[in-house]
Amino acid sequence: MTTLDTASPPDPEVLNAFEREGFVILRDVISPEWREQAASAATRLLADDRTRGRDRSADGKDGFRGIVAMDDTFLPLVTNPKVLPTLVALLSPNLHLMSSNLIYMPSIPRGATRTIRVPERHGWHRDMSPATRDLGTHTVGRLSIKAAYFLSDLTPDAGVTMILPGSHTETGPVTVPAGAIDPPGAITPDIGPCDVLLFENRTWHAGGLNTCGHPRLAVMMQYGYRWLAPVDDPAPQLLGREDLTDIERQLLGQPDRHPDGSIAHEGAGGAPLRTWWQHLNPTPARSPR
Ligand SMILES: O=C(O)CCC(=O)C(=O)O
Repeated sequence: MTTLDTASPPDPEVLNAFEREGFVILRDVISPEWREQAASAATRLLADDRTRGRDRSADGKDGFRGIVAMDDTFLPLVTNPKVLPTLVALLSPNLHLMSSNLIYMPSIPRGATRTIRVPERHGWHRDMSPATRDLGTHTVGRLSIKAAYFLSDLTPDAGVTMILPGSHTETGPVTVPAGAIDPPGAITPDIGPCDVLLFENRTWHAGGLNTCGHPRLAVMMQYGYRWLAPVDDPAPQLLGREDLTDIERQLLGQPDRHPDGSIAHEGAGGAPLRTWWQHLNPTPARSPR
């Protein structure tokens, strides 16, 4: 089993593909056993009537933000050793987890009335739109990357997240032709059940259309620089646990502090991943464009 100590440095081809296309698929990054457990954990959470962190929206969509603090099954995703090297190479070691988001998307019968993924509300967007509003499309850089895992069956009509390849370097809005719901060139990534789809904040994307007859379950783990605000609710009970590693603690939001709680210099909290990275890969993480 791969651990952070035995992880491989990122594949340069993968990094180049991400730079070029704004997304990439990493193969076989979770086990079928874990995937099954995670699907059960997700189903349990969704069956609960808890409202904290709940994210219900149009056409029966449901889900939660902050699932790593709701069920330990999801904790191993935070430091997935088959994914973390690529994330660090594309951003830097100064990362934290901004969100762990479970998304339940019901299947909509073909031809049934729906209010999203229709021409008036096609759903194509970039993430972190406030950053783009504040800084402008010409200035906003790669700030975060989502790692999207899919826990339900993956047929072509399952509603996997769609991507517009290369759109991360476009500065204009995407154009969806009148009457259509997708821009020209949009694709449904060819993702397998144990793979992960990585895409960045500037990459235009949309939830696909699920008409496969069963709900689509996805988990989106969003990693960004430690100086960006988390999206999920704070989970102090998680950070207070004794069984976490320093890298888990960093990713789960440990601030710049010494062990006695006093203030350490800015960026000090990025040391666990920085040290790990130096051992894994002597070349510096690339600066995002
Ligand atoms: O549910 C999906 O496939 C898309 C989710 C999405 O657009 C997002 O997380 O920003």
